[in-house]
Amino acid sequence: MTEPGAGRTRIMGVVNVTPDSFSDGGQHARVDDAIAHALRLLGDGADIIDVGGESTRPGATRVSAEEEQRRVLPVIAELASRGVTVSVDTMNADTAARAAERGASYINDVSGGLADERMAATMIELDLPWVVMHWRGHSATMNDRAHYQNTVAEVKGELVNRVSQLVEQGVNPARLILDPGLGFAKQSVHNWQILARLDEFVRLGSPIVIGASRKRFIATLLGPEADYARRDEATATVSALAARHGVWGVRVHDVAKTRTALDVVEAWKAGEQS
Ligand code: PMM
Repeated sequence: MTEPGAGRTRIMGVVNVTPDSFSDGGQHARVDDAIAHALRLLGDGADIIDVGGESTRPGATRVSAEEEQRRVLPVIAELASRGVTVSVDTMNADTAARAAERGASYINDVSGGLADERMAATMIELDLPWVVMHWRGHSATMNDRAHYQNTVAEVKGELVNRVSQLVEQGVNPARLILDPGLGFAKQSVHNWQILARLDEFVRLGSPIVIGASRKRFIATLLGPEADYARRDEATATVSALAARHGVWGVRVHDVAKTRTALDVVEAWKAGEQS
């Protein structure tokens, strides 16, 4: 497979297939809406479509693996059959395996294998790239765990430990993509501290993904009046700065604004080399 976006920061466009994200016209309409949305994001310049069926927002309740699969698998199958590069945003090993069967090329697991003890073995078997995020617990409890003495040292240390554990279990380290997990067990200040020292994460040597899009720390920065459009502008600025620091990918809802921002970064880099 030629990797889309190779050599520059990739854009993962978010497609959340949850009851509140698309039409309420039933399952079939929801699948159609999700596919149409994904195709729009591709038109806007997404390299990868990240399909998720379970909200991981603070306070969100969990859905069963069956319900998650009912939501995401038809969307993944259809997109993959059209040649789209798909990642599946899941903490469930069974969903990961079934998504891979239907053509998903990446597994994006916000828990880094901690939510499902079968995930590591499944990933060894699937041998696909695996986004392993910094995670301290499920949505219901993560805000209680947002305490740090030295944010960057602790997040980095916990990620590195997680990688060591996975490699001990037999996971190929070359398959791992790391994510500091903005907004997950982090207060606003912690997210900004991580972004300010992204270099240290990039220097770990694995590809790095960041997901800042529309998160609460962006909303807090802009104030209560700021709608999604303004949050997306701020997100695009974060994307540009993160790309400048050499991240492998950014996960965003509004691909068009981030595409423009990353085109500027690429032109800037080309200017340096010419
Ligand atoms: N954030 C969310 C969901 N999945 N995956 C990765 N790798 N990194 C993230 O930061 C991340 C993620 C939550 O965002 P959403 O509910 O707005 O999609």
